[in-house]
Amino acid sequence: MPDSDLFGRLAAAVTAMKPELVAELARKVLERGLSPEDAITQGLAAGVRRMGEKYAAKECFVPEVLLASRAMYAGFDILKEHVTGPGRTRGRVILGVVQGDIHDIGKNIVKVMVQAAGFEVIDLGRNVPLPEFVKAAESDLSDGSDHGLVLGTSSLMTTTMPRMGKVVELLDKAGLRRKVKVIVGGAPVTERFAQNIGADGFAPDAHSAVLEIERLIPAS
Ligand code: B1M
Repeated sequence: MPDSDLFGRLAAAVTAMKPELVAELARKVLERGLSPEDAITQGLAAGVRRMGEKYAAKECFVPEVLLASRAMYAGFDILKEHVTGPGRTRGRVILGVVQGDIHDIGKNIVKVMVQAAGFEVIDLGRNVPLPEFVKAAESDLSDGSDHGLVLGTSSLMTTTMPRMGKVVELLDKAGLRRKVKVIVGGAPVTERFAQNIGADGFAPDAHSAVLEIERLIPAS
């Protein structure tokens, strides 16, 4: 079976909500020495996105989307351990999904890729009260060290997206805006939206998130 077929089967197993099959295929990816990153983005994430299309077309309901998400994690938990990095810390990245939003699959993929690129990630989780982002930045900067700090917010819903702008405002009010670079992402987020709320960066996917963070924290 060609490698791309294996990724396609992974995506199909996620959409079919079959965690055991997803886990088996994830192990096959590793046995074959294929890229776990590609299996995550071209297999697992593609499967969840396909489920989203089905949901939008009213071909399935929320519980099925949830079961597909669980199936995706059955593979993700196996593959993420094998995403390797350069073994040195290049800077710190605070990540979280804004208050009111529990969609964290994309954020978790971004986290693994960013860690693999050598950044330390402080994961605040999902449904994060907005002041928590500021507190995390304050606490990180309190040691006075001069490492680069990026704060990344994720949002999957048009209803919660504006809260990303609120985080920028809160950082500004706390006098931290110049010390912290802000990056935003999530399916409905666009470059224009990022510019409008005063963010420093935007990324449409996990790979671009790494490139954007590398741009914001250049190697010293
Ligand atoms: Co729901 N959901 N959901 N959902 N869900 C969406 C987002 C929706 C678009 C579906 C639809 O209507 N077509 C819709 C939002 C509509 C809107 O905008 N207003 C929606 C809704 C309405 C809801 C509920 C309200 C449903 C209900 O209860 N009636 C509810 C909301 C609960 C809440 O948050 N308060 C809900 C619940 C759920 C589940 C729990 C069932 C599940 C989430 C499970 C979980 O995350 N733990 C779920 C899912 C899975 C989806 C869809 C189908 C898939 C999202 C996903 O995981 N995509 C989604 C439809 C869709 O997006 N097409 C949908 C795969 C993931 C890999 O992609 O997250 O885009 P993504 O991440 C990418 C990039 O965006 C980027 O990199 C990632 C990897 O490449 N990225 C970043 C993400 N964050 C980044 C941060 C960065 C940089 C890049 O820098 C910091």
